[in-house]
Amino acid sequence: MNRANTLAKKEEAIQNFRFVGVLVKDVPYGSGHINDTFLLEFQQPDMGNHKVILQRLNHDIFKKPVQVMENIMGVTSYLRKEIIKNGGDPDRETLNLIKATDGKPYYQDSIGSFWRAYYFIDEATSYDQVEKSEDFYESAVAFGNFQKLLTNYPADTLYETIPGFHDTAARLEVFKKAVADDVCGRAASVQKEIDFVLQREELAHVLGDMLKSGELPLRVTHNDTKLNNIMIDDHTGRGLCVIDLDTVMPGLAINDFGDSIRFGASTATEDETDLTKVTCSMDLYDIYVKGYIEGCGGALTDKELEMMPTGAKVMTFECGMRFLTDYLQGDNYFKIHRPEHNLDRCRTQFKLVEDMESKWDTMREIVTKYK
Ligand code: ADP
Ligand code: GN1
Ligand code: MG
Repeated sequence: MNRANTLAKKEEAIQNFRFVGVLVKDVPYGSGHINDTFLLEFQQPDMGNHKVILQRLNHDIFKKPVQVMENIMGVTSYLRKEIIKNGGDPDRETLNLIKATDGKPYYQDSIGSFWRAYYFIDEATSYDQVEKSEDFYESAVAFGNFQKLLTNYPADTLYETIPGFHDTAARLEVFKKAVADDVCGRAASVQKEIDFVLQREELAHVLGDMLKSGELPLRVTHNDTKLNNIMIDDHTGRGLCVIDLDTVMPGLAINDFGDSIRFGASTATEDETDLTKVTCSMDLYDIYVKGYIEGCGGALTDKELEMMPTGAKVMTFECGMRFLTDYLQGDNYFKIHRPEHNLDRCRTQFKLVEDMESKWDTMREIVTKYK
C-alpha cells in the first residue's frame, strides 16, 4: 500500500474519533520526519472553533503501535497528575489524547494504519530553529523538568518502542552493512562521509559501555528532544509542553541533553546546504547547559554532568550516521523533500561534530561553570 492510498483513509479516521462540530479545516502540519501530522479545525455553533492534531503513526518505524499508545497513555496520565500536584495546567502542559468512538486512544483504519488525535495546544509554538535565545533556555528547563517529573515513573512498565533506539554501537553496525550492501550504488559518492564515521568508530561505544558498567544511570527519557518537540508559550515565553512522546523509554539523560544541543545549538537548520553557516554556538550551548541542569533540579550525577559534552557529540554523530545510512539504503526512514535531503542533513551533523571537537575544552568548561 503506498503512502497516498494510506492517507486516503484519513477521512475514515476522522469519522471514527470523538470530534465535535463541523470540520472546516484539514491541512498537513509541522515538520516532523516520521509521522503524518494534520491540523483539523472544527466549528461548533455559538462556541467558536477548536483545533485538533490528527496523526497517522509511522507503522514501518513503530512496529507495535498499540505499545506506543500504551506508553503515551501511561506517561501523559502520570504527568497530568504531577502537573496538577504542582499547581500547573494539565490541559496545556502535557499532551491530551482524544478517544476514538470505540473508546480506544487510537483508531486502526480498514487497511491497518494507526491514527491518534490530540487536543491542539493553542497560543504556543514549536520552533525549527532558535529565534530568541530565551526560548532555548526555556526549552532546556522544560526538558530537564520533564526528566525530573518522570524520575519515579515505573520504567519497567514502558515498552521499548524502537529497540536499541540510541544504541549507537548497533547503529554503527547497521551503517557498515548499508555501506557494504550499497543497494542504491551511492557509497562511492559519499566516501568522505563514510570515512568520517569510520575515523570516529570509538565514539559509538563510549556511552553504551558506561551504561553497561553502571557508570551512567538508566532513566526514563524522551529520546527525541529536538527544539520542535517542545511547545513554547507565545505569551509567557516558557517551555510549556513536551510533545512527540513516541520514543519515551528508558535511556540516558545526557542523550536527551545531547540531542537538544545537536538541533538547537546549531547556527543553521538541520538541512542547511551551506555548511559555512553551520556551527555549534557556544552561547546557545551555555544557555542550554544552564537551563537543563536547573530543570533537572539536582538529579544529575557527577558522572552525567561530566559526560554532557560527550552526549552532545555522540547524539550528533549518531544522527548524522542515521541520515547517511538512510541515504545509502534509499531514503526509506526519514521523510525527504528533495533528492539529497538525507545527505544534506548528514553533512550538517558531521560539520557540527567537527566544530564540537574544535571547541571541546570550552564545552567542558561551560559544564563546570554550572554543575
Ligand atoms: P513527528 O514524530 O513526525 O515529529 P510530532 O508529534 O512531533 O511528529 O508532531 C509534528 C508537529 O506537529 C510538531 O512539531 C508540532 O509543531 C505539531 N504538534 C504536535 N502535537 C501538537 C499539539 N498537541 N498541539 C499543537 N501542535 C502540535
Ligand atoms: C526524527 O520525529 P521527529 O522528526 O521529531 C527521529 C529522531 C531524529 C530526528 C532528526 C522516531 O524525529 O530520532 O533525531 O528525526 N525520530 C525517530 O531530526 O526516529
Ligand atoms: Mg517531532
